[in-house]
Amino acid sequence: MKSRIELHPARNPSLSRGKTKPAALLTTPQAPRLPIRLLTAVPICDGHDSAINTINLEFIRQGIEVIYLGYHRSAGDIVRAAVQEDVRAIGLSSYNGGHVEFFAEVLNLLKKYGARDIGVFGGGGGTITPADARAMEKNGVDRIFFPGTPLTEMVTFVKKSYGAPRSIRVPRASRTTTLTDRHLAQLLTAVEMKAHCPKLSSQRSVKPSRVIGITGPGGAGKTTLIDELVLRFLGAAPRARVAILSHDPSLVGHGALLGDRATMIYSQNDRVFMRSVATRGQSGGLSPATEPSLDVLKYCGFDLVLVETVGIGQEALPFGRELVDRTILVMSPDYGSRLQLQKIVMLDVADILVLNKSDLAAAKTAAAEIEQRLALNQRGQKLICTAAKRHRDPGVDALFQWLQP
Ligand code: B12
Repeated sequence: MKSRIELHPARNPSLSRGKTKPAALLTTPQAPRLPIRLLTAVPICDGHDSAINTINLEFIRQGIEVIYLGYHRSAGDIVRAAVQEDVRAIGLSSYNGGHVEFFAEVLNLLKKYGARDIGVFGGGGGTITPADARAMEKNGVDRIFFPGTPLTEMVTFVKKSYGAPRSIRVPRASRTTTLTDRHLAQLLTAVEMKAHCPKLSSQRSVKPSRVIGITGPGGAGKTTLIDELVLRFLGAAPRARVAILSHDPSLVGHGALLGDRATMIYSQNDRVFMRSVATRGQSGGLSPATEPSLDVLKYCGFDLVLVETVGIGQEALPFGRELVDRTILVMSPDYGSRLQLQKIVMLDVADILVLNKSDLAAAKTAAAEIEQRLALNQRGQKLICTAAKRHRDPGVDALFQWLQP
């Protein structure tokens, strides 16, 4: 899918000076080192996720950022996610057979996206035979791992194969450039590396996106709620596109599990551009890259941009004054006593409060206590009760209606 953006020459003189390549991209070898980003998944019709969960943990422990897509995922979903996340490689764990064809399909789709530089590797217990592995490696798979391989060997392979500093690839400046997902993803990587700062034209022809910030404590159901909102959005506006910027916590120089995609069903769609962001040491719910990334997404012609924070604490005000147009605070009924509500500062500033998991027994009391707390603010803040895990939940419908411009 394509997004529209107007770009001006990079502020970084090493990018804008002198010769330009005839291709649509400028490259520079001076990229600062960031953690290796991998996407891992289990193929379609396969629920064997035990091996990949163990491998993910080891990768993260060794400083790798892992975007985990979950199990039962199609080749199309896997490649779309890998391209949007601009990962170095895809790691697949395949136990239920069909691996020769499935890995080949992933490689073909990568080629179709112009993303064959993204590596593919994997394993699958005793299901993938040495003869299969030879055929797969001949076809372009970087490596298949067999039972008994120590995890350290996999980490060494990943660091050696995918750890070299990378050229920054940024779409070339032009008055109006149509960006593919691939180029947009590379631009976001460049922005994250602080190497490229697109100057967005004030005379752009596309209308700016609506930006909704969604925050709340961990486990309140933010990701599921977003997925349900996306479902309604895609249904209501058959040509519109949505972008999601989804944050998960990490420390500087450490690995991270960026796992929100694993919970999402409807957001695996060509009309959705999703980017998982590690906070890389920043507290408060967002990352140092959030604001510039948002600047890019906002002007790419997305009709709606959803920003999901990490699970926040009582003191967090993640969105500041002007980062987003509207803010949603998502809570579950298990916040503790009524007194705890007085300490959540986001309750003072959120435009709307969503009490999710409203099917739980404590929800009725929680709704009454939150209503009282919001009434004290005298800002006319609305409370909506949802059960996002339920299909066609009327609470999510009401929230969606409220989000309409
Ligand atoms: C555990 C298991 C299950 C568990 C899965 C739990 C879970 N959440 O993962 C349960 C009981 C649920 C299960 C169910 C089924 N299973 Co089962 N299961 C297994 C079993 C015994 C072990 C797999 C495993 O997790 N091993 C642990 C890992 C860590 O060890 P490993 O496989 O050696 O992995 C190493 C390498 O392969 C490599 N690796 C693996 N993946 C990756 C990925 C990357 C990126 C990298 C770098 C490396 C790598 O690294 C590992 C470490 O060295 C295998 C038999 C076997 N020996 O493989 C059958 C097996 C895979 N299951 C099988 C079957 C048939 C099923 C069912 C269809 C049974 C049924 N009729 O219901 C269901 C299907 C479930 C589904 N939804 O897909 C068959 C598949 C046959 C086939 N392909 O033709 C197998 C081979 C058993 C058999 N011999 O019949 N299963």
